[in-house]
Amino acid sequence: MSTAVPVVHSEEVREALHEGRPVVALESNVITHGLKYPHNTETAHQVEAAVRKGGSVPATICVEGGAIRVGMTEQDIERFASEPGIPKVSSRDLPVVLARGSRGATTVASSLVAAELAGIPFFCSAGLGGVHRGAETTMDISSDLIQLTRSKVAVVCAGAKMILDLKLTMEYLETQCVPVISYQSDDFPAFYCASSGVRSPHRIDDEDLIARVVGTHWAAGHPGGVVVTTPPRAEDAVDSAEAEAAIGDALARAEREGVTGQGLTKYLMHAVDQATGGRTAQANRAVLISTAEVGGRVAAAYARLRA
Ligand code: PSU
Ligand code: MN
Repeated sequence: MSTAVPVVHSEEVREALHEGRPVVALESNVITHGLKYPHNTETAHQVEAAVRKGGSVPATICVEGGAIRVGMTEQDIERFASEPGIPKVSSRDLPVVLARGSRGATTVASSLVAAELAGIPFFCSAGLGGVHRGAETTMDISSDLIQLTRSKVAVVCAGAKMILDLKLTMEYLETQCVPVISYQSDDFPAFYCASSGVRSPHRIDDEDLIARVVGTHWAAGHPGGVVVTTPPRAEDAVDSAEAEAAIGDALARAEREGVTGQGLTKYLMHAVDQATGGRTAQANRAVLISTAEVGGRVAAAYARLRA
């Protein structure tokens, strides 16, 4: 067998990379598992448009036919958005799905693997996976965090999902030597909410300086990524007391029903959305879009630095 993992770039992404233009990788699990049809297709296109507005080329990633696909077409996105049963593929699942030649939607973790293989140093999503509440006993820590220590890809996001233990998530990133930079804000954001109540170790207001930090991290020989956070816009944010109450109920329900493991994140996100009358999914979509524009701008700043 060949030793390389097949990576198929779309023509636009291949040309952009060849010419040194900025590209931002995007996950597909948010399309299949994060949002419901038809919001998922609609949002995926709005996210891609926001990356372009920020000055970069979007590259939504999935796995199909034994290859990593980098730059899903409009038809690919529509298929993934509308066909049921497409599995969530995290880092541990990636070799199985690739070797079988089946298809799957990439999480943050597996998208980072894919982005590095594809030669794309920037990735963007709304909320990282992280250390789950109760991880002291369940040991449920998202592979997103571990993959961040292994792939040389910078991640622009609105912090980590609010259903998590964000204090422990920050501790974990610190322990694992992953720099966290907060763009134009003092706090680590909580996805739907502007602040997690945890102060960010570094606030930087200037995109060019953030790009230099990313370049310096890699120049210093680090094998992993950098987390760049940007908070939700005030008009998109959800009231944190309301979200917390819904999260508390969702966690209790998940425990009663014995939901653990790979399906937990989706279960909690949907339960919180139901409890808030759809407001958190609406905020999720808005945050995906606003974050993507910042991602596009930071990746563009990095490309200017390398030019
Ligand atoms: N957004 C959602 N629901 C999700 C995810 C994002 O609304 O399920 C995904 C992301 O792809 C992220 C993953 O990488 O959840 C983390 O899952 P886990 O906690 O199982 O590692
Ligand atoms: Mn998990």
